[in-house]
Amino acid sequence: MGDGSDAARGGAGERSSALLARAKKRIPGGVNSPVRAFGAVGGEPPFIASGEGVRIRDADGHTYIDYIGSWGPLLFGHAAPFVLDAVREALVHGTSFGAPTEREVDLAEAICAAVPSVEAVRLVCSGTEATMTALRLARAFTERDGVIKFEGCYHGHADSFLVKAGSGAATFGVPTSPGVPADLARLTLNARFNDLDSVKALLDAGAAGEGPAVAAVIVEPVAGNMGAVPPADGFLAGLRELTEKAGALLIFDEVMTGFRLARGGAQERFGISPDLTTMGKVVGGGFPLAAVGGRDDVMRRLAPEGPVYQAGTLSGNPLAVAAGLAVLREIERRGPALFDQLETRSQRLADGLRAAVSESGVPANVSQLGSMVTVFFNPEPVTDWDGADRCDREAFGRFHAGMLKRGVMLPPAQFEAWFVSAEHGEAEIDETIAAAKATLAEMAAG
Ligand code: KE4
Repeated sequence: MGDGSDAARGGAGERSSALLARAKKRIPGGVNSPVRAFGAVGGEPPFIASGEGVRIRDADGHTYIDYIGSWGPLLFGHAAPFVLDAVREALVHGTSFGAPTEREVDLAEAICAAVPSVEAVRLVCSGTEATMTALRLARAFTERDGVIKFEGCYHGHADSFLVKAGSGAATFGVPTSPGVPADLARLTLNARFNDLDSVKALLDAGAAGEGPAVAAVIVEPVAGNMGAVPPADGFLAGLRELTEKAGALLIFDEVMTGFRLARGGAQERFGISPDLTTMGKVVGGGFPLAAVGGRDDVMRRLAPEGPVYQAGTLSGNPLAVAAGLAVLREIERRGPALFDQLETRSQRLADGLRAAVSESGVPANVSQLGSMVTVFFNPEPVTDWDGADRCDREAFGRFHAGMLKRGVMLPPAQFEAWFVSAEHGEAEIDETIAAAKATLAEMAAG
């Protein structure tokens, strides 16, 4: 385990610490996205200098097996050679034109080929832009204003979604962010994940004029932003049926699950066809690229064909598109064997972690679906936000620190999923399990 002074690895080394002090002078919290600040786990974040394959190296030269993977984009690990080659080839022709390019058509066609419910697609620069656009489309298409999300799910930081949100919003105890106008927040309705009755009640209230009429239900088909929480049997099919009956659109937010759980994402794995899908992370290959797509009759409402406005200076950026296209082509080339490998390696990890938890007696349980894994510090399986919220956050912080000093970089928050990449081999998985065994034993010893 580890590759040197483990003692120094309890958190950031000297160079990282100095960089953080400098960063804090000019950047709020010293980071450009809150969850990176290690606020939930204590200690200071190592500043990362480089990544290659499954490992990252920090400013002090410490290396880690990485399960953040840039929060999901790196299905093929850091600095994947075929991605670098694709971007290098595009780079010499220019970086941005603000005009249509052939590669954007290639990527749109590749996305539609991979995700059958997506008949037309618009490229944007972030998952937030994708979900914000999907909601605006749904509101325009249905001429209704309400939106149902699920407590603990996170769909980016657009105002309408920062109401009982997951991920960093939950981590930092601001699930409903200041700055979101009450008049807008009241149009965001929160149901309970895996509870169809809670959805039906909100839809019925809207239909009866006792609450906002619902334009859409947006869901992470496999929740990742309260930790990895799979849908209960029948839950997604139930959402499809309820939304169809209510005349509301079903939006699958596959920013995290898209192209990760299957080539066609969670909707392929569970056989459900949503009206709109948001995608990001993997489809950008580590570059700022995301997408919103779905039914042709809905997507054609987008400007300039339709009246629903949406735009972006760097939307469809040639370098990001080159990276995304390379990734989707590699996914197609490797075929189903890629997802079989991701599943097998992730199951190996989850089984090893379960054994380590059982051996230590620390109250925790392990959730795994596809290449998404979470160790919940709650003895009971987690099926919704209430279960996630009952996790022992302090125990997670100790676990995270113990893994870090043993050379394993986990997402620095309980309400996140770990990401297994195609580069995580059996050796790295077994090294991770050994680090978990030692850490949990240390925790059990008090
Ligand atoms: P971005 O705007 O961060 O590209 O995407 C927002 C988003 C939308 N939908 C889902 C399902 C997501 O998971 C995300 C972003 N995920 C978080 C990690 N849980 C990004 C990490 C961060 O906030 O720094």
